[in-house]
Amino acid sequence: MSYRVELAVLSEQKQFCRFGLTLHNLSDKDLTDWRLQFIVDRFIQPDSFTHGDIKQVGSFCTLSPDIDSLPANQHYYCEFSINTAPLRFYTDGLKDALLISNNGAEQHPVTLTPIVLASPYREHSQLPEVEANSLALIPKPNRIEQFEGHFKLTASSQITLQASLAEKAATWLQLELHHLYDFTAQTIGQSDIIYRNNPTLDEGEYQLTIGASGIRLEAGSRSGFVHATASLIQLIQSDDENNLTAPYVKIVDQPRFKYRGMMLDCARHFHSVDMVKRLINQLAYYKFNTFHWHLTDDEGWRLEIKAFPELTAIGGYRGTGHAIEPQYSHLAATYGGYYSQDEIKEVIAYAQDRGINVIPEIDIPGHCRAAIKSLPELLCEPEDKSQYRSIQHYNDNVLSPALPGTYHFLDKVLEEVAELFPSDWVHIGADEVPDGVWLESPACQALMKKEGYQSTKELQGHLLRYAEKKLRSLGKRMVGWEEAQHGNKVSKDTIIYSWLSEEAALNCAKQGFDVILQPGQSTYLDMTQDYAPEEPGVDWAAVIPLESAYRYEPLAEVPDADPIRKRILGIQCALWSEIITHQSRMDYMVFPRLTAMAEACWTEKSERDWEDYLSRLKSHLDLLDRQQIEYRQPWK
Ligand code: TNX
Repeated sequence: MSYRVELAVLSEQKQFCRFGLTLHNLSDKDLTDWRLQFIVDRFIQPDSFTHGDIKQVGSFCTLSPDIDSLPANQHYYCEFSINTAPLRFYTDGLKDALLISNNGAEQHPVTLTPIVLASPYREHSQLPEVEANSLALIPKPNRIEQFEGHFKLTASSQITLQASLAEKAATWLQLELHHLYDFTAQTIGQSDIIYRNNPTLDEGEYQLTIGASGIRLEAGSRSGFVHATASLIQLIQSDDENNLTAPYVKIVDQPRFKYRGMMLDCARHFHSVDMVKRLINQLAYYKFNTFHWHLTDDEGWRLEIKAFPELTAIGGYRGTGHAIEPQYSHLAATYGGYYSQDEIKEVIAYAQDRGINVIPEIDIPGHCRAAIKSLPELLCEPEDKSQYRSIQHYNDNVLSPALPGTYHFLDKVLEEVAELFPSDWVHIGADEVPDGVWLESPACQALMKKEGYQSTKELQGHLLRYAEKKLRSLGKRMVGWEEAQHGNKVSKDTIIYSWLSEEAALNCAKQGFDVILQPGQSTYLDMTQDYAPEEPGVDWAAVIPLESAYRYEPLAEVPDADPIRKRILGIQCALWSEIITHQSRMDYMVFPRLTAMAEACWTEKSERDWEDYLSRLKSHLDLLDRQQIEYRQPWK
């Protein structure tokens, strides 16, 4: 390519780094009237910029140089500063760049070289060598006995249903056996696999017995049958003659935590229905029961709302010439997508068949830029002169609690969401509302005065209390990130998802909130998995090697008998998608750490053991290979 950009860290301190950026014109033509667009996810201090000027909206930067022309075979250089901790990884560098010349008439692709880091980590985590376990089960069942021998499935094997609750689980088993081994069970034949009702078993519990007479799956709930099926799928192996066999075992199993979830961000990058289903299917393999679907954010609105088609027509796409600038990737092209309500229904049904409840998240009042840009007449207050910058560097991404339009918007959106999603819970976000917001808004100031509010946090509470009541009137319970209780307005019915720290989670629990734990330091799958600079990911919360993910023990400091534990409903991991541009990146970030998280969710503390897990993982990799999951090689 004829143009190349290099970025280098020149110096670094604790929260301050200086950078040098060079653009090489390797073509044989002079560049005139040019600008450079690039993507970086940290905020460049505008005053620190040398040799031109920089404008930044979110991660999208436009550099206007102090020279009009860049002659062939010459280079341009500038420096700037960012208030950031030292960078350690190549994905911290520029994510994309595009050269615009002749006052916008021409676009030129640019080659990016890896960022020159000042101090990449030297350490590497290493996994102990272990023997592959003959039982490749993850998460580990809470009670399992193995016996000598294997049961063989044959061409005449039949799946026999003696429990109507098992219908979907049995269909799922057929689909998976077909997909993994091209195996088709007969409709009439030998009753080798029997699903049987066992009303003594609670929600999620199951028993799986494999012996000389065949395979028996027992449960008293739909979810129990799905979990029994997941264990069976993991136990089935194909022998040298391509026969399917399963080892003789007796498993008596039940979940440790009632809520076992994963969140997927579909706003920062859009993941197709197929990608979402693929992930949901994987979640079912590991006995998760909740898929938390992050559907809206600053960079995209992904859910069709019939009352406001603008939300997806405008807010679903970004790129030059669109209301939303390019973000995170794909500078040269329009990028985006959304889920129609029919597709949402399809995903919900697919998840239900696999024992998974889908909780939608509509993030308010922060993280709302896509909505605001789509519906400015409704959601903007032109007189608002408040100065703020959100964590992702926007100054126009917060809904106003003082505009009638905000409530109209919320009513319509929540009504459609409540109708569409069978889930009892609706996630309302509430995270990361930036300081400074609403301070210079005449409408907000008037509302504060009228209500006697002392701080803008109370305005946030005001809006969330409205959302909570609205959802209640629709038969739903509101859940939100830990900031949802800021301003002290929502009721204790609201469930808090804590992400910043366990301390915050405990605080909420002590106040009487039920809590889901999703601590960034242990459960964020967008964090890098090791210290080498090539590892994709971010590290603002931590580097999370497989061992740290596995060793996550919720509230390790709190005694087992402490009643506060009753308020902890469960755990979830999360994949934020700033760097998740395609399927293989998703696979890489999710696997194998998802399997480690699954064990934290399911297996009792006393049954968990790092090396034992590794020995099961080692044999389990075959199953990942069969599904063409492009996981990170644990023993590389
Ligand atoms: C924090 S966790 C966020 C997200 C980002 C993520 C990146 C939370 C409620 N907010 O908006 O995508 O960090 O790791």
